[in-house]
Amino acid sequence: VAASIEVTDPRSGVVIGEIPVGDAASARQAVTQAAEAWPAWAALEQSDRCSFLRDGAEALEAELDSLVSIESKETGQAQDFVRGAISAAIDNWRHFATAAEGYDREPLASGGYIHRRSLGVAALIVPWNFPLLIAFRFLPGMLAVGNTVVWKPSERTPLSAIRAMEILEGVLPSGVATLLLGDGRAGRPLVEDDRVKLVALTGSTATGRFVAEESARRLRPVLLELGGKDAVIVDRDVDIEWAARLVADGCFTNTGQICTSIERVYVHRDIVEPFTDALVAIAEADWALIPEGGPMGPMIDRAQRDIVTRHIEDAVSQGAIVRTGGPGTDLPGAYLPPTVLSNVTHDMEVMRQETFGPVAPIMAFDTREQAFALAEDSDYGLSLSVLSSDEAMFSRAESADVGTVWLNTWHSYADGAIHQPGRSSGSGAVGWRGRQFLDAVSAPTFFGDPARDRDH
Ligand code: TXE
Repeated sequence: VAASIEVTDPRSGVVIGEIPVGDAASARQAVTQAAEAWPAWAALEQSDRCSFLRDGAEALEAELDSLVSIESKETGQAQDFVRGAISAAIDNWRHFATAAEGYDREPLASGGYIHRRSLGVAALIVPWNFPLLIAFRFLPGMLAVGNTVVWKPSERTPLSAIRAMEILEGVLPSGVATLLLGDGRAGRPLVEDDRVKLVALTGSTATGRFVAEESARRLRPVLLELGGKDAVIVDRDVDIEWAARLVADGCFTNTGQICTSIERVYVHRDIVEPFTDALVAIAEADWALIPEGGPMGPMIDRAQRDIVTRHIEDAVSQGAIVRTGGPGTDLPGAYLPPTVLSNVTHDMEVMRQETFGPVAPIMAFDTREQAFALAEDSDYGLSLSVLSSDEAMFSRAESADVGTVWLNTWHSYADGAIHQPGRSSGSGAVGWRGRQFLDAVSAPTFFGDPARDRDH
């Protein structure tokens, strides 16, 4: 029986670390620690918790270089890219320190007030594509309102979390944040623990269903951001070169391993050929595989690359044409070149299941309705991008069952935005630095204030 999990460098496949597989006992112990720390943490003044968060930001920032170097090694992502992600992640500690000031008490104009209290122990289950950014999208806000947190990083990228916890342990009261290492063998008992009052998962839809079922049984809230199969609609009136560049960014950034990566490309028939040629040229010129520091890094590991390879091979076996890329490189590690497919149909896995790799499958459409019918023919609904100058296209997008619509852009975020996943992509409004986020990780109680003033 394997007692540990090896962590590998995706660039080389070389083992760079080892963690325990996790078990029920380690999960139980982590929850106990968090449960014991909760009453004192929750009883602190809001402003005291906020000042702990500011100290957390400072301590993490002082060690930014080491965090960047570790996360870059375990994800295979370029250092600059990782630096941007971790800097934004650390900034969230400051953001929530400010946003949560005064949040716990909201006076109502017509009398009384709403008091917001913590839920208790929160489980934070994180994937491997942005280890610290996703963890710190949640952790500081959860702590800010008085929850304590058991943080389970992905077994593929636990090293940055281990380093971050070492840093945070020097700042936060003991047990307020507890790291739980391992894979599903640690995650499952964590979710099954009755003492856990909230679960936030970013991960696969299969794991999300498990979390939702276990949580329904316990009438416990969940925040689920799961798989995606996001579409872009490219209308005939766009500048082809501009549109192809934007679609390449959407498909190939982080080697296609972003929840809102573009995974389906619908192009107006009038421009589909020149658009495809432009996308192929951009893929070959700007996203070529150069292992020593090219724009596109490896996939997280070979198992993940095998899924992408399977999707491409399934498509080709049903008549898709590989315009550039495709599986089969001699490089070490888990590389796969940017791949453009034409002649695809909705019967193919590459248009139905989450691929999570650098693949742009292109289909032509003739009318607006057809474009939206194709885009909406999916189990998933994280985001939709619409590239057009036709106002009717934009109004039609308002009824799409997705959490985010990007008009003539991709992946633009704003403080306060909500991203409520559609269909099987998740549930729970997880905003980016929104007040909704704090609402989702706390519980309101209404106080009928006039009673307090009554003449006894
Ligand atoms: O996800 P898992 P994996 C998609 C992507 C990928 C697929 C599988 O398509 O190919 O999911 O990736 C923990 N109870 N996304 O295997 O297994 C696990 O240890 C509790 C999209 O990495 O869902 C890890 O910490 N926890 C996504 C986390 O859940 C469990 C990002 C996610 O792992 C558990 C990542 C269980 N039963 C993958 N089983 C996105 N939308 O961004 C596993 N875990």
